[in-house]
Amino acid sequence: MTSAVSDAIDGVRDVLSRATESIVIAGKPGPAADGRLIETHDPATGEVVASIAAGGAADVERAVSAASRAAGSWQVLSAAGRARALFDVAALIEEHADELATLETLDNGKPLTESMFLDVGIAAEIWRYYAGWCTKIGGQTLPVSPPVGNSFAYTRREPLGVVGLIVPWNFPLLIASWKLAPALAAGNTVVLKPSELTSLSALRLVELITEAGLPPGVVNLVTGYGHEAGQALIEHPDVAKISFTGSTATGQRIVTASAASLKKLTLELGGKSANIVFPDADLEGAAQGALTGIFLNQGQVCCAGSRLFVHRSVHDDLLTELETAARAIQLGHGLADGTEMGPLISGGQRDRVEGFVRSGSDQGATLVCGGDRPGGELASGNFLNPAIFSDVRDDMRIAREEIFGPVLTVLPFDDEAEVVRRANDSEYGLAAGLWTSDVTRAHRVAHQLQAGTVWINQYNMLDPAAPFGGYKASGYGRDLGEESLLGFTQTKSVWVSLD
Ligand code: TXE
Repeated sequence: MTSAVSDAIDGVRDVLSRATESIVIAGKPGPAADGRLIETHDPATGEVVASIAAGGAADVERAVSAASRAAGSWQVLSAAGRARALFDVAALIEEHADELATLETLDNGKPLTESMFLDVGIAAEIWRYYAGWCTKIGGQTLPVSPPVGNSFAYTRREPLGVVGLIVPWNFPLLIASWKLAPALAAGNTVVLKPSELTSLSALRLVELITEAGLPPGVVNLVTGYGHEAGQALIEHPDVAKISFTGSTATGQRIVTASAASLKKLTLELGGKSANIVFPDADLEGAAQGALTGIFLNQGQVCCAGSRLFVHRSVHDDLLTELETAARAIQLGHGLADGTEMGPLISGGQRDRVEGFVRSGSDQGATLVCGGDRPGGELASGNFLNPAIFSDVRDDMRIAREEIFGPVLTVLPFDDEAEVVRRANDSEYGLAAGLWTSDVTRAHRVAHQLQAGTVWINQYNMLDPAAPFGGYKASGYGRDLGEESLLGFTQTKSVWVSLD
């Protein structure tokens, strides 16, 4: 480990030492009710960096009742008061950007520059964006025509109550922020359940939320395993809504568990997104977009452009360019200078991705590069060299299932109608990209793609104002934008007799 890496870790030691008390209820950190802990590893070295509290049903129970009790203190604040508190959270995130980015990289493995500009940078903007919404959540006056008498009617957008937010490990701070900020702006109180693999930035965020002066109990944190803390949260009768990002299998479990109390749900699940390069595209831009589309965050991105459809006339040239660029990507510890790609989140995730690499070769695709483990000083981490497959058929597992790792499948196509049909031939529909210089084609194809987001001549763009979520098995409801905010409200129609 270089001295730059150990110095960076030393800089966050305080937070690491507080992690055993990572259950924060009504503003007070503490251990799990039964005292159990979960070790957190640095995925780049395998070393244990901290232990977090393994919360369970008893902790969730306390968190939900703290959130219920806090509802009054949050809703009684004026809309402007809530806005000020959320603006303060944004400012505190920026003030502590270095620390938050270091924690994120240490916990998740991604390069520090990504943590800094993408995770922490956008998280702060999200808090600011929803802070602005607090004073703009209005209802409507309604032109009612009752059969007798005169009435006036209007709508109110009211909070749902206590909401449960379940967050995965690929963008821990960012996704926690994009669920917390709209939930709070709409007046709800919250129980946050981060992934057991990456809870450190959530702990620091909740500390900053307390520092920003949100009343105790408005935001509660329960760290722990999904099948324990997570399961208790999705089954709790007093939780009005679950907003979840994670695997399709867990999403389906949440739908089942929510039936008993008819919880509202927002689910952002897996993807197998198509990224289409037409022959008239700026090929340099398309190559760059294809690389970020699949290799950002080691490919552990739900909207990763994992199926790259390339027009046959430019297929071989683009493939050569991608191979050269993929082979040049510098793997390393996310906290080390010059690292362009970090390790996968866990040994289990790497095994899973390697299984897909094997299946690609077994089913007859050509492994152009990567898919193997680097040696030397990276051997103890969960590293995998970025992989590219050519000669891929649409029915192969690597072209149909979410791999969630640095594995690109390249598929040639001949015409527009064909590629639209093949891009849409997926159970998922989270995102898609297309590259062309023909503006008419760009919009025509964008309208035909069955995906919640379509990027034209760019990939992986994200903004607090743009709703994000899936068609088909990629889930329902939307994160971000006004839609997410409205998803944390319920509409009440109020009738007044004028007679
Ligand atoms: O996901 P889980 P995992 C996909 C990706 C990845 C696969 C498995 O393909 O390889 O899922 O990842 C909590 N009740 N995505 O196993 O289990 C869990 O603690 C309530 C795509 O890590 O879905 C964590 O906080 N909660 C994805 C969160 O769910 C439960 C991001 C996500 O973990 C629970 C992550 C339960 N019974 C993985 N079981 C995306 N859409 O970006 C688990 N959890």
